[in-house]
Amino acid sequence: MRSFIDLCLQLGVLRFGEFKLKSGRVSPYFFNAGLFNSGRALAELGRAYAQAIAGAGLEFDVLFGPAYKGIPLVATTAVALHDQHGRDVPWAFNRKETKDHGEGGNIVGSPLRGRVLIVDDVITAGTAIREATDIIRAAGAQPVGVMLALDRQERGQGRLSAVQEVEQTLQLPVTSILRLADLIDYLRGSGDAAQLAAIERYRSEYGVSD
Ligand code: OMP
Repeated sequence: MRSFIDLCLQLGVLRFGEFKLKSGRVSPYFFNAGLFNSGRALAELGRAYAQAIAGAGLEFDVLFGPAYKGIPLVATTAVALHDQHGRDVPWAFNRKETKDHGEGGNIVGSPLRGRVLIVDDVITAGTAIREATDIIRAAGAQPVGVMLALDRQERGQGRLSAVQEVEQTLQLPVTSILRLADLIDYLRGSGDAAQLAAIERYRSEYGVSD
């Protein structure tokens, strides 16, 4: 966990400051998965996803990455599951625009069948995950879970976190490589008092306990 946080800090994926979120909240930290933008960074990210998937003992038949951001994420995860865990898992992604020539259809890669695990970066409103589950069901397969890079553990529409809302409304377990609680533990150990205080304030205002 520490090494994944170190990597995110080194790459600028994880930053501290003031960031306006999709929700309108002003957050003292931000996670930008688009900055895993080199070969090494993407390889390391894939290893972290694969480790989290193996560690959680998730069972599935196909990995799915929702377009666009989920595409490199799912690809690197599939590579790492093979290289690090000896599992050759089929993977797929969707096109956003439907193709009416050539091979047709809007799923690229493995056909969606059986149990499908969705790989994504963060859940904000859950819209992207809802769309992904619709695509998977329309293909005749069954969404069985979501693996995220970061769970911000903050409230969605109501009392529950955005992640818990997805778990409840879509009946889908959501797991993540990193959670806000892990980041707080890290900061407690690393001794950056100002960053820690800002994040703890934010969590007491918008956070959920677990
Ligand atoms: P997609 O990855 O395209 O679903 O977008 C994720 C959304 O979450 C984007 O609008 C980001 O600006 C936003 N986001 C992050 O990527 N990282 C965060 O730490 C927080 C947010 C957010 O706005 O809640």
